[in-house]
Amino acid sequence: MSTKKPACDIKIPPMEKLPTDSAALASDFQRYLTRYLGRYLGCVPFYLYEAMSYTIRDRVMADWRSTWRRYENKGVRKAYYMSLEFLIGRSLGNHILNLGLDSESEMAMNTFALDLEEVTSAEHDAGLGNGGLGRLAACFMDSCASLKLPVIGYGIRYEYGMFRQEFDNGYQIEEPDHWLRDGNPWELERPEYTQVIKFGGRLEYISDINGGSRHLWLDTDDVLAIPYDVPISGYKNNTVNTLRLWSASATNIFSLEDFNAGSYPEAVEAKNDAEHITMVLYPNDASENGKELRLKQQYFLASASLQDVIRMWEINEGNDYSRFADENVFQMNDTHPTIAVAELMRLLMDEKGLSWDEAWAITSKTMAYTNHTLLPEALEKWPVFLFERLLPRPLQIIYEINARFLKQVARQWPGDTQRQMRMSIIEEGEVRQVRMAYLAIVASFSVNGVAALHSDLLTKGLFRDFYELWPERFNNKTNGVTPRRWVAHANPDLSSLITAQIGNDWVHDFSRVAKLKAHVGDKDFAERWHTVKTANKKRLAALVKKHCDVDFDTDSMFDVQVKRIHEYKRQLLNILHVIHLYDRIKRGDTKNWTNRCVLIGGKAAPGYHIAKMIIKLVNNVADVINNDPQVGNRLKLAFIPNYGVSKMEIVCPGTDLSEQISTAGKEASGTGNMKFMMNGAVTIGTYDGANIEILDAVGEENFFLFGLKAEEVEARRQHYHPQSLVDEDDDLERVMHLLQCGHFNSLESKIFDEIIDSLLNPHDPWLTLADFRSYVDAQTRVAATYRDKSAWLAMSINNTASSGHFSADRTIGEYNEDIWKLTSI
Ligand code: 26Q
Repeated sequence: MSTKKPACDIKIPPMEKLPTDSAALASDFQRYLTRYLGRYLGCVPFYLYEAMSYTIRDRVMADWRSTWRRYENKGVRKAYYMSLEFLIGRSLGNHILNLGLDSESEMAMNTFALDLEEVTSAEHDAGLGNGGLGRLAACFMDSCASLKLPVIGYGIRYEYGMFRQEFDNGYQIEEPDHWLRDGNPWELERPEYTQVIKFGGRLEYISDINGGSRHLWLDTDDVLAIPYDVPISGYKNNTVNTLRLWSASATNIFSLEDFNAGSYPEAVEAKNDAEHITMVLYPNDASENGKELRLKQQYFLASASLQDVIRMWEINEGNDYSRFADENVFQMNDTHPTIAVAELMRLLMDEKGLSWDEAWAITSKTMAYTNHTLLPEALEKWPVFLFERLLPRPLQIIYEINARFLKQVARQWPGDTQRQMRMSIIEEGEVRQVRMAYLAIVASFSVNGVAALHSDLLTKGLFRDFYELWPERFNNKTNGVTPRRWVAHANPDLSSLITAQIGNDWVHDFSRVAKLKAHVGDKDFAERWHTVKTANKKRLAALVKKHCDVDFDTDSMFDVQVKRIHEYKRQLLNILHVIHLYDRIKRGDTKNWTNRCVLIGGKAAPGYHIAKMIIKLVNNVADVINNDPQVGNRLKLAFIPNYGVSKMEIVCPGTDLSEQISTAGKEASGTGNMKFMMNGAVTIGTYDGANIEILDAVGEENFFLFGLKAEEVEARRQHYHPQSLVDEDDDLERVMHLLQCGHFNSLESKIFDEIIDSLLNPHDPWLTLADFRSYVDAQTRVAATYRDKSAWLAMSINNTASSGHFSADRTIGEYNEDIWKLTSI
């Protein structure tokens, strides 16, 4: 491989900037539409979107190139955010906002009697993630660019993203999401930076005449990794960072041997195998253990990205690795890319000739690991036999890392073999397994959780032994979300109102929203706040009407829970409350009633049976409630299909009440809670994850707290008798009776038995019924407060005003200050 700067990069003057007035945008748009795409204004909206994307992309290009060139300079320390998921959503609207071209773009579209909204909403979501972890990576990329930090994202260009959710008789159906089918104007293929990835093969060990030795990994099945670059623009700062997504391709499209033997199909088969690696995103948001293809994806990402970083390193530094650790840091988004630890060791030793100690010094100074889960069952483990088959050389390196590590454990705790067993990277048992989290901790100089409680519980529970050995490695980085997408872009009316009140610098520095606190008591301002919220509720009601055919009245409270469907997130608790309200209406207990529209949304992993039954239950309960004339506008329930980033952009501005009701100690952080808060929703929540910090920021009087705390949850398990809770609480008894008598499944008897049994099981891990009373009481307080319009508005304004801490800019600032130590360029 050449280590010289490519000649084509020398002495090229900076690209000139294009005009950004509406006339220039309109003329480029028309040119792209007619001359490049060969379409006319009456075409399907996707081409309008495409033409506008090329128009805007042209305005991104110059800064993209100049940003990249600055990062290429010798001595610029860089961070690499490695993630199997980047849940980007749509790009066009986001770039328009970040470039400050909203009004010019709107005007340009108006010259063709088009609406900008109509054009931007024709874009397919880039659904390259499951949920929180993937969206966090996307928010982080936005913040890094906005803070001008030299950070490159590395991920996978899945041909199929997160499945599209449809319903058949209330049951979830998964449809493939072929998001790239019509082309993607936001990616730039870069075949010149292709990398070769090895799988399988066999090992040889050779000693040379100088007393040195080398490990050879031979006869491998190689796959090509082709990068596609996606621009990430910063907010009005001429910075455009890069998200580099890898796509798999066969090394030689025709295997010559097979071809000559006349086996054309067999020759093409190899191509299929290779390209399967990046075909589809795994749709589970808790580890689905042992799938060979998933391990291939992980190694493919890790190896391609590391080789790419090494390639860039050698352009400036040749084969001198002495300063590599001073100028590079890898942030691993959960354990998914953790095989990078072994791969970096392999590349440095086997390919670059460094010794073990030199390679380890570099690896252990450049790797940092973020954990996103407290559920022990979600910790990633891989059977050793899979490693033996696919990644024999990385496995050998993992063994050696483990052997050296266990020696250190033995020195620290002599004779404590129990502890050595507990801490070993290799779990012994019928099937020996590699514990990825332990590999990550052993190799990383930083290990962080994603909210204060979560980070604290990690050191006390899952990672306690490691914390005792290396307390200095552990730290917290409370999550955040980007206020550009989640307020400025998703909620333009609220943004204008905020700007009119406190000026527009809050978009750059979100801590400034605190200035709104001075206006909480201002009646006029509150009235305008209310007007904006109502308009946003109208927009949400239209979405619900379109997708669910349910009528939401904007005078009702909009009560929303959207997130992945999981038992620990307790959508069931929400439904129990809805059934309780329905029961009250049926019994005529409606004095001082607050009308409520409950919206639930989210995808269930295709193999997670009970989660899918929860969806079916919501749909069935909705059918009964929405079609009962006695209920009317007092209560509505809808399940919004195919929840994702774009849906959330309409859902969160229109929400009054944000449901964050996980079993305490189980939700690592949550980030939806932050998006809702910024948009003026009030939270009903447990003392869990980042809810705790939201509660701290906004004050108890502006947050509806309920339920057991994490340590109470653990204590309660010993004496948990859900049936006695039912027997002692008339409301709960009636709710359970409605479920048990088949009131919501008259045509499909028994289908909810499993759900009912799980609630009544003394070993229910999520203790749903333990929090029922406290939840219903909190909801009663919510309803009463909502009827006091000015009190509710004050809470709503206070929530936005207190949300400054939850900007991803703050989070990234902390990552940089404590871990990455990059210089803003
Ligand atoms: C692992 C192995 C095989 C297949 C899939 C997976 C897998 C994929 C995705 C495991 C986990 C995930 C995603 C986890 C996730 O989204 N966690 C959430 O991360 C958020 C950001 O930190 C937190 O706010 C949430 O609390 C946490 O649940």
